[in-house]
Order: sequence, then structure tokens, then C-alpha cells
Amino acid sequence: MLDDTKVSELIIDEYFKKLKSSLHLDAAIVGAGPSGLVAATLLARDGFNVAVYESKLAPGGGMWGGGMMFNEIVIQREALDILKMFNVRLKEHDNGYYTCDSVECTSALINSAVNSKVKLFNLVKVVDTVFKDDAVCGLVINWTPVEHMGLHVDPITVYSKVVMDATGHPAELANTLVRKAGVKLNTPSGGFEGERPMNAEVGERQTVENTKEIYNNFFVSGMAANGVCGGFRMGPIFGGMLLSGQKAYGLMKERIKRG
Ligand code: 48H
Repeated sequence: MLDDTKVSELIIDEYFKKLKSSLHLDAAIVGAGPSGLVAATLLARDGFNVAVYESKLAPGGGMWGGGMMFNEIVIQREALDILKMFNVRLKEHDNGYYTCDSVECTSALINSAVNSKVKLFNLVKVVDTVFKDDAVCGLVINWTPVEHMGLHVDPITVYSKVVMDATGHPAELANTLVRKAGVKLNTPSGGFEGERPMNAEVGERQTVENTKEIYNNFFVSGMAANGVCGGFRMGPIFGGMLLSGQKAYGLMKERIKRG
């Protein structure tokens, strides 16, 4: 006989364990797109306590839809090793181009993150940073539906040694940090530069170059890095996002270890 309330009890207990063990994190990553998922998985595989917050129901960001909803994506040679780590099948084409099924690739990144013990909180929107002693030291979170409905419900706070904005094109968290804390970022003007038009060649390179610590304990990856630092967009080629996640992993790991 199935006890209906036992089902409820198990869900409540397991969720609260996950939530409670995420109050003091090593790394808090905002956005479960490709760059955030790669960075989170690699950190978690090294034993760090990592959580990813995703405002939508489904993690995966902009990778599911391929290019204009044609669910294939293009990857360049430089990023192949990363996809191999995540067991994604690739098809080789001329001149160093590869393609893969965007649904397979996105679900593989999500699956690897959860398998590596990343705590993945979907339907949770990050609405602010915690700011102390000129550094970012945590996140302010709320349920996405609360934010969407404009309900006057206060959010809750988590602490983290490092925080990363992986929110894609809007670079939401970096925007909020500049607006509310009035800080000078590690960007050419010290402010928010804004994303530039399409140029795949340059945009892909810049995504990786722009992946960095832009304020104390505060990192940017993927399209958010290009938004903050003034990089070009690149369309449905995803090698740069994966490489950005890998670079962010290395930088955050070093920062956590330095303390
Ligand atoms: C919680 C949030 C919040 C918030 C947003 O856009 P993404 O896929 O991110 P990237 O940078 O890893 O990948 C970018 C890529 O998908 C892309 O858009 C490309 C290559 N574009 C090129 C072009 O020319 O258009 O994922 C970001 C995720 C999304 O799932 C959001 O829902 C989520 O972040 N998010 N989650 N709290 N405040 N804001």
C-alpha cells in the first residue's frame, strides 16, 4: 500500500536537506546554461560544495533550441575534449567543424552536473548579491513565481566563497551589482560595457577572454561575460560557452583555495 503522505514527507525531507546544505557554499552559480553547468560540474568533481540556481523550470539555458529551433549545434575543435568529458556524441564535418544534437548535449550537461553532486535549484531566481567589506559573499534567492507575480515576499540568503553570473545575454546579476553597489568592475571602462553585434569568430574568442573575476569574489562566464565586458555575440556555436565554463572553473578553484 502506498502512503500518500509518505511521498510528501520524502520530498519535503530530501529538498530541505539539499537547501540546508547550501547555506554555506564554496561556489554559487547563477544560471544553468552551458557555461554555468560546465563550471559547476568541474568544481563539484573536485569535491567543492556547489549550487546552481536556475530561474526556469528546465535547466539548460539557450542550448536546447539549437539555432532558430533547429535542434543541432556547432562546436569547434578546441572544445571537443570538454564534450568528451560529458560523453556527448559528435559528428565531424570539414575544416574542424563538429555538430551534435542540442537535446542530447544539454541533457548530458545537466545529468553530469547532478551526478557530480552539484545542487541544482530550478525555479529559483537570484535577485541580488550579498555585499560585505567590498566583496560579494553570497546570493539572495526567491521562488521564480513569487518574482513573476510581483508578490511582496522577502527572499532568503545564502553565503558563498565565490559567486558567478552565468545568466547569459542579460548578465542580470552583474547589472544589479553595478546598479546597487555602485562598484567599479574589472572592465575597460569600469562599468557595464554591453553586448556587441554578431561576429562568431571574434565573439567566441572574447567569451573566453572575458571570463574572469570582475569584482572581488564575483565572476562572469558565457554570454554574461561578453555582456559585461563588451564582447560580440556568436550565434549557435557553443564551443566558446564550454571553454568559458572550463576557464571559470579554474579561476574559481584558485580563488577558493587562496581564501
Ligand atoms: C537564476 C537565471 C537568472 C536569475 C537568468 O543563456 P544561457 O544559456 O547562458 P550561457 O552564457 O551559458 O550560454 C549562452 C548561450 O545559450 C547563448 O545564448 C548563445 C551562445 N548565444 C549567442 C547569440 O548570438 O545569441 O543560460 C543562462 C541561464 C538561463 O537558463 C536563465 O533562465 C538563467 O540563466 N537565469 N537563473 N536567477 N536571476 N537570470
